[in-house]
Amino acid sequence: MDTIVAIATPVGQSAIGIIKLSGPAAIEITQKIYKTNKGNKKLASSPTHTIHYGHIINPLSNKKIDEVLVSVMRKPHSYTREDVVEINCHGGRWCLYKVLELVLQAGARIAEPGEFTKRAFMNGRIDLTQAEAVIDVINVQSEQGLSLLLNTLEGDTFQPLNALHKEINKWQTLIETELNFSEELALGFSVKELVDDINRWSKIINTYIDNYKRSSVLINGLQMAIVGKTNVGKSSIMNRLLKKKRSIVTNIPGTTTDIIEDSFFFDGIIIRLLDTAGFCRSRNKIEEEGIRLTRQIIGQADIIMIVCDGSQDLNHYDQSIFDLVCRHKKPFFIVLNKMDLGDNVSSHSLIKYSKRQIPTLKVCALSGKGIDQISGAISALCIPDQKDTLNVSINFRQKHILVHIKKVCAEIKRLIKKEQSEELLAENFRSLNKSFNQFFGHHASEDILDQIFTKFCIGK
Ligand SMILES: Nc1nc2c(ncn2[C@@H]2O[C@H](COP(=O)(O)OP(=O)(O)O)[C@@H](O)[C@H]2O)c(=O)[nH]1
Ligand SMILES: [Mg+2]
Repeated sequence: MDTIVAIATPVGQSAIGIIKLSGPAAIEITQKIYKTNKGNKKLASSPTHTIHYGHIINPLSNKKIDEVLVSVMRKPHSYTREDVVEINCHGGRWCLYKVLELVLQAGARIAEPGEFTKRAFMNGRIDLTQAEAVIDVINVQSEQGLSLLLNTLEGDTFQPLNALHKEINKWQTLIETELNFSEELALGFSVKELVDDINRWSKIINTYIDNYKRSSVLINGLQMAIVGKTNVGKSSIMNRLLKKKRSIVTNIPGTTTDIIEDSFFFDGIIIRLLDTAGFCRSRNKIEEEGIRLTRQIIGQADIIMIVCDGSQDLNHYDQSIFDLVCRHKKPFFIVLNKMDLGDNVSSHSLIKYSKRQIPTLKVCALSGKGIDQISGAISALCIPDQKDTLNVSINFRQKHILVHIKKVCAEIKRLIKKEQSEELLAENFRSLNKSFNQFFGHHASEDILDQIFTKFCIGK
């Protein structure tokens, strides 16, 4: 097994920077380039979880390179379950790269992105859900999200699913034994017991799936696109929400041609706003491109705010924007702006939306009146209630697998009801088993692992 090394802190000007090594030769390699004032203190004989003051030296010239603190963490009590050394150098590009170069010359190899965490996973210290929580901890966008992820890292979050996997294994063995021994297809086990179990499993799985939306918002924040015709006040509303002049506002239609992005916090959740070019009959290539980008942004945002000029009645441009947004089946709400100039939208033109209970707010970006309601509308549409929630972080991959598991459970119930063959039952149980293995990363293929671990930054 190679010994790997990486710079674990961002490279730039900072007080300290950390170079991390992991692998069988981590201590021996560090020893080659490390000295104390009292001579060559032996890192090799130092106990685990100790920290040592000294210098990194160039072993060829004996020249001091940096004053450092070296931490030694011995296997198996380390992040990777291998021997780990962390060298605390001075921050700054030159120091870090010079020390890294010496470590490489002394026999380590540069780590791939996520390789430290991959080793922790391969050595059985964490499962795949915990490895994924590590990536999210690095990128998390809210304090509540961090608390969910720390629960996952502790390993308790998915304990009920782990227990459920074991139960499924037991049933699978039972059904397969039945298959091998009984001549006729008589279910020799209690069908009622199995149905009760499946009902209980489905409930547990549902609570996890139901938590996906909340956990995703807390961990990643929300992206909201502001769309509408030109000159209705999209940029003015954006600036009001941000409480600063971020997007240019003029009375000339088509002022915003590019996507303007900025964010604000609401209730501890980060909301990224995307101000877009307004829809109009495009007069030139810039506007054409702006509208193309706006369509793309509608596709990628989590929630859409459609802005209309409430002082005039809606027209076919507003209508086509509504239709476009509806086609994307995303949460959206309508803001009627310029209320200071009068409320002239006929109820007729909004009737379709009020029937579908699309929230419609009336605001005036010029004075700021009504702007506060916008955060409330976002929250009602995208931030699920805190009630009946588990404190779990659940990501898209995990949710996707759980939805599949739920479907297979329903299929098993259907087979039982129709008294289908045990062979079919057994096949579905094998599928359940496989999905749970995927969920926790048991016997995961190298491809899947690469896909997950390359999302990490180098040094983690
Ligand atoms: N009277 C009035 N004018 C507004 C209001 N909001 C924006 N405007 C004006 O409408 C024009 C277009 O605003 P802007 O935010 O650039 O619209 P956008 O093209 O949709 O981004 C500017 O002259 C703004 O000052 C409002 O609530 N009341
Ligand atoms: Mg604008």
